[in-house]
Amino acid sequence: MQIHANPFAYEFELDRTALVIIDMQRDFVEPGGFGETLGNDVSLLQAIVPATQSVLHAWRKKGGLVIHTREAHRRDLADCPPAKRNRGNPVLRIGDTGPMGRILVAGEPGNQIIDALAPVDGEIVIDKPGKGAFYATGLQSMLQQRSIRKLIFMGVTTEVCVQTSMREANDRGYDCLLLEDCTESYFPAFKTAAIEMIRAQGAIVGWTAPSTALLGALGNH
Ligand code: TIU
Repeated sequence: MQIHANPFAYEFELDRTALVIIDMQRDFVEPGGFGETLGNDVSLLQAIVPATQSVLHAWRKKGGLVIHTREAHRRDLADCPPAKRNRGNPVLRIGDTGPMGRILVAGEPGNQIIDALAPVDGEIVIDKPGKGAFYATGLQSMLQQRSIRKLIFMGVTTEVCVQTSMREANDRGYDCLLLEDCTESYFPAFKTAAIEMIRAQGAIVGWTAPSTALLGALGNH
């Protein structure tokens, strides 16, 4: 399959490609979670849910591999570096109890992927202690076992966990595509800048495209 993308066409085979949805968990998208404790307006992120859901449903219909990630720490915080926990001056720190349970801790209500994008049987869910999806996770070996070569990204936030994961993937030899209207930042200018820097210099990190381009290729538009 080939889709119109920037800076040039992106080609992929469905059975060699995974759809990777980064951190669409309540911690970032709903009030009372990690995103809000950092001082952000989380309502900005909710705007991408319908387009992200359309792509997820179309990809599922085609039988493509879906990988969800969550930024999540162990209950004992042994995988949370003090440097991460102590950074800045948040209202609540990682591991503290907020209205959706302990902030950024695996198994807590706030750590669940939002209902609209909830994983179904057969989809992979990766809990990651860092911003990147490869750091200290089994993602690379899972992709290798399935002979995956290309990754299509959606999720939040564009310039933090999405871009970090794309850079990790790019250095590991994966061709990466970011769906522009299926990713969001708390800072609109950072989203724009991240998209531009990803696709600059002949796709130095990867490609970007609107979700309609992918939906069209999948026969859903
Ligand atoms: N703060 C922020 O923009 N993002 C994160 O901390 N994690 C993710 O991007 N998932």
